[in-house]
Amino acid sequence: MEHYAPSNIALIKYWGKRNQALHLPLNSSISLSLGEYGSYTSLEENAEDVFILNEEALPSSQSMSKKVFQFIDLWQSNRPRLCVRSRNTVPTAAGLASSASGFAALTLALNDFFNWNHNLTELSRRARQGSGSACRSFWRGFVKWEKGTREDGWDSHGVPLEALQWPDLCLAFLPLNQKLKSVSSRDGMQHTVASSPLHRVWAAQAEADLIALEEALQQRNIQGVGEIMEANALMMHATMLAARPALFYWEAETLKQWHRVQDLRAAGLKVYMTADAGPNIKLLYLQEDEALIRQHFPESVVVKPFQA
Ligand code: 2P0
Repeated sequence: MEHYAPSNIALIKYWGKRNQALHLPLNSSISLSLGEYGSYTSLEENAEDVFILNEEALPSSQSMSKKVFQFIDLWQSNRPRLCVRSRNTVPTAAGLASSASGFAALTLALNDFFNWNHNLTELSRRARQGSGSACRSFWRGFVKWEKGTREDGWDSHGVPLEALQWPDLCLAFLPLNQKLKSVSSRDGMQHTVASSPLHRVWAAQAEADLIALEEALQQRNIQGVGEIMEANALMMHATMLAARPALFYWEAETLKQWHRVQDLRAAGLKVYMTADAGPNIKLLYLQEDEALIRQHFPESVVVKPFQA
C-alpha cells in the first residue's frame, strides 16, 4: 500500500542545528504544504534491501539509499529485508527538494508496515531524524516546526496550524536550473553555523520573523506575509554569503528573476519570493493575480495549497 506525504516550502526557514545527530533546529520554522506535490512510498519484504526511487533501483552505496536504510534501522532494527519503493509527484522541472516528503511518506509506510500505531506527532518526531524538514510534511496547509528545548528532541516536531486556512493563496515555482546542488542543505547549514559570523544573529531574528508571520497570517495580509517571508529568505542567504568560504546557491538567472519580482511589485503587483538551498525561486501571491503571474512567468508551475 502506498503512503503519501506532501512536500513543503518554508516561509520562515530552518537553517542550522543545535544538535546534529537528532536534527534539532536552532529556530522554529513555518511551512506551507504543496497539496498533491509530494512522495508516495510503499514497503514490501524482499530478498535484499533495495531502494527504488522513481522506478530506478539505486545502488546500495548511493547516499540516499544508505540514508533510507539507516533511518529504518534507527526505528526498526528487528526487521526483514525490504524493498522501499518511492515516487515523487513533485515536478522535477521545478527543482524542488523531495527529501522532506520522501522521509515523511517513508515514516507513514513504516508505521503501517510494522504496526507502530503512532500518531502524526510521534511520526513527525521520527521523520525529523531522517531529514529535519520532513517533520513539517505530515499535514496540509501551514505547519509550524516547534524547535523545542529538550535535549532528547521530544518537543521538536511539526504542529499543524489548522485554523489558518487561506484558499486564495497561491505558490508558483520558477524552474531555473535542475542541476544537483553542489553542497547539500545538511552540509551547507553546518558550514554556515560553524563559520558565518552573521549566523549568530539568525536564530533570534528568525524567531521574531515567525511571530510577525503568524500575526500577518491571522490577518490574511499578503503584503505582510510576503515581506516577512522574503526578508527571512534573504537573511538566510546572507548568513551563507558570510560563511568562510562563502556559500551561495543563487545563479545569475536567480538574480534576474528576483529583479523582475521587485519591478512587478513596484508596478503594483502583490507578488513575493522565497528561495531555498538552490537557485530556484518560488513566488507567493493571491488567486486574483493569477492571470498576471501566468502572463509574466509563463514557465511557472502553479500550486494551490488549499484547493488540492
Ligand atoms: C527549510 N531547508 O526550512 C530550509 C530552507 C533548505 C533551505 O530544510 O540536514 O534537508 O536533513 O535536517 O531538512 C533543507 O534541510 O536538512 C531545509 P537535514 P533538510 O525548508
